[in-house]
Amino acid sequence: MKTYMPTKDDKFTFGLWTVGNRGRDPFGDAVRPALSPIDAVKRLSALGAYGVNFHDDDLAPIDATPTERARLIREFKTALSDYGLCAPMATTNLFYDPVFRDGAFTANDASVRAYALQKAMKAMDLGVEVGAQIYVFWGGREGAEVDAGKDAVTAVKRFRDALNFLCEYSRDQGYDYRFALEAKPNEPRGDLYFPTTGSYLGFIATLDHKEMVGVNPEVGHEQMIGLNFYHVVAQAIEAGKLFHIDLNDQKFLRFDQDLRFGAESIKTLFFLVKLLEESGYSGPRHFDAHCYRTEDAEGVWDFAAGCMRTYLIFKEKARRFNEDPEIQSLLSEISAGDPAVADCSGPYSRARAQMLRGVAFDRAALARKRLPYERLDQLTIELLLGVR
Ligand code: DIG
Ligand code: MN
Ligand code: MN
Repeated sequence: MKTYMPTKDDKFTFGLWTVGNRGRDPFGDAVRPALSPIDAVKRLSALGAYGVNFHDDDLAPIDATPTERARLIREFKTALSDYGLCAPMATTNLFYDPVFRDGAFTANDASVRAYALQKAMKAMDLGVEVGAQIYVFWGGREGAEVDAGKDAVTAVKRFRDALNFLCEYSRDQGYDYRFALEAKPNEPRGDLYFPTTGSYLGFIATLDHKEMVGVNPEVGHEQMIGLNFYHVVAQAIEAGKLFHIDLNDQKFLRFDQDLRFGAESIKTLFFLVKLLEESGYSGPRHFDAHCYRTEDAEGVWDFAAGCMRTYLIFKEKARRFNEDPEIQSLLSEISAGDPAVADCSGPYSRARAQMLRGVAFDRAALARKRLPYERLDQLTIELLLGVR
């Protein structure tokens, strides 16, 4: 009997801000008490998680004295060691403090842009100190509510300058960071620059150290505008740029919900897990999500356990999909083709072009070829519903 119990080999991680989310929203105050990083580490370890991630300010409040900061970091590192967790990813909070209300790297005020660089460098130092090797940039305030106030071309250049600078900083410090850029279309009302993972894949190609930089796609941030997250991640993997991933769930055409993984999009997230497990992606499976506002302090751990358990259920379903004789037979039928044409595919050559020009295609026969997607999708649904 499968238990779907997570182990460290599954590489499940949670941000401190996820299980520490107090349930506040624009029209409601906090409903849960604050959760200390130490308690988060302790409870996540007990659930079978592999690690935790953090923003600089999650570990040490922005106004902490150097002594307080040192103590908080020391206690966190001790907890990681005591409870056997790692901290594979770190990031900077460049959005919560009012100083970032007009952006961070793209702010109109050059002093704010400079302060954002300073804060990012210090947070990168902290990440290395705790063992992080992936550094995420989520531009939660890199956008505009009033386009009259910011030139969008200049904003792209400012963001590129900041990333080029921080890539150089990482190399100059001898850090082994890989940067992962996280997109989102809007936050909360303003339109963000680089709204989708695809936007970042194009942007990365323009950076000085493009090889250091990949993406950190988040389920909700692509699905909130109706994109197919499985397709988004497939392109990132194919480009060799899936450096990290934020797993959660999201209803279509809602603002970012950060729901428990698998709470809504069963089929899409099944194919996502199948892709992650079969693609060779070796990075953390990070849940950037939080529990329902109605949960109490203990309900947080039902949420965390549910994220991991559903991932493992999808992983088992993927194994059964691959071993299901009828599903595999349908897939073979659908992908079967005329061997004679197979030689035409491949890189261009004059000979291959000549051969292709000479093929007599029976267009009507091709149009009649059976494509049993209805049966295939029905079997997939039955597999996911547990009747197969
Ligand atoms: C929100 O989706 C963002 C922030 O929580 C964090 O900077 C990043 C890392 O997962 N995701
Ligand atoms: Mn989100
Ligand atoms: Mn995220």
